[in-house]
Amino acid sequence: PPSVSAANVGQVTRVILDNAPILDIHTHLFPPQHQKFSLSGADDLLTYHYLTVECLTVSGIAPKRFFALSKRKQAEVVWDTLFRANTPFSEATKGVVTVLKFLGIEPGLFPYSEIKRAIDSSRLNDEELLNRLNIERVIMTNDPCDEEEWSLFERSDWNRDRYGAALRLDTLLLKPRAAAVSLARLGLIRSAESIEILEFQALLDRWAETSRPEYVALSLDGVQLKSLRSDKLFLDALLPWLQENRMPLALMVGVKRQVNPDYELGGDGLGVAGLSEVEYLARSFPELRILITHLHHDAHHALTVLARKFPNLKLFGFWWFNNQPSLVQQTLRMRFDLLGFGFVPQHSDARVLEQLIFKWGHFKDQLHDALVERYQELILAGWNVTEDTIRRDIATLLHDKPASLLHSGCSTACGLEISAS
Ligand code: RAT
Ligand code: ZN
Repeated sequence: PPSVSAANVGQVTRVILDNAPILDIHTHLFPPQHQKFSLSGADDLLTYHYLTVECLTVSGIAPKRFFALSKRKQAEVVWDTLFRANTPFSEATKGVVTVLKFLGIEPGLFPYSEIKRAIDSSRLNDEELLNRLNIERVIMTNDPCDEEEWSLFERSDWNRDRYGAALRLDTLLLKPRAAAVSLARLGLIRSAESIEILEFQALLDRWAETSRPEYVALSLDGVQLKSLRSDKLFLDALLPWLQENRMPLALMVGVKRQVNPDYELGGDGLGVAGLSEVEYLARSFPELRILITHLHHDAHHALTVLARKFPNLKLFGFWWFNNQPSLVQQTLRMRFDLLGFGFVPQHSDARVLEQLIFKWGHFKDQLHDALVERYQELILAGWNVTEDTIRRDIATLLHDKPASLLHSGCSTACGLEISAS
């Protein structure tokens, strides 16, 4: 295979990146058949909580007044504030500009009604868009305590190969009282007061059978993680169940919910980092397969070092406040420096279908630059880099590594066979 030179490695990497299949291990997307939960189009795009918060911050509009408006009207206020009265400078607004460009829409200071018409008339359906973006599979976020949302698994008219499940247990473990009430109402547990260990494990079996999750997920901060050390449901029910079933636990650490409830979905902020709790968990439960991402930028160096210390701890993605090009640039290089290919570089966290366009587009730009920089150093140092090398590396990062860390990939992809001799 032909070698690549320091001069053309940028171009070669670009083409390979553009054609590489992606496995997106954390999103909030749903198949379009699950109508109420599947978001797409102009109004959903413009009322993304990253944008509503920015709009409130920039405009000074009272949150209560803003959220009392219809979704269509909120979208218009966001458009007028962030795109017409101001230049779309932030990562979230730039994302919308990227979407417009992708859809072939001439950007401009048009009234919202025109932008809305343009977006909604040129948008693609989910299969078309996923194919165009080479996204093979997205993993959803599925809360078994939300009856209506969970009813997805009672239907069979959607593509299970494209949409994988993740069992999100925030409600169950962090609001056990509320969870008990709703599970008792559904007749799934006996008492609305509390959930018993055996009941919980039976529910996990049942939920795993219906949804076939790729992992169990939990988002929390260090204080909550610490309190799980003495939580019976976590220690005596969930952890043994996860280990027995070789089911990964995805921890999204560092979030403090509803710092400002007036901002609704956008009201969450940073909580306690909890890295010693992560270390404790990884050390105490070597059979527990932990996927981890963190909301604090300044936790990432320590977390990356931790991921070098424990084979059961695997870093993934740039979560939310960290998914900003300025921060990704530095942290991505640091991860390559310390972990090589031992991490999952990104997930999209997309809530609205079209967000996949910029979430992956912007990240690929960052990944491209980090890869090319390293390939050029290697080429100048005399290492033979070929197109096949680059193709293999990118496939590892965007698809094979994430696949190997999911439940469906655990048994087959355990790395190299080590021969006894
Ligand atoms: O990034 C987001 O959209 C957040 O609101 C959260 O959903 C976060 O990603 C989460 O999964 O809790
Ligand atoms: Zn998320």
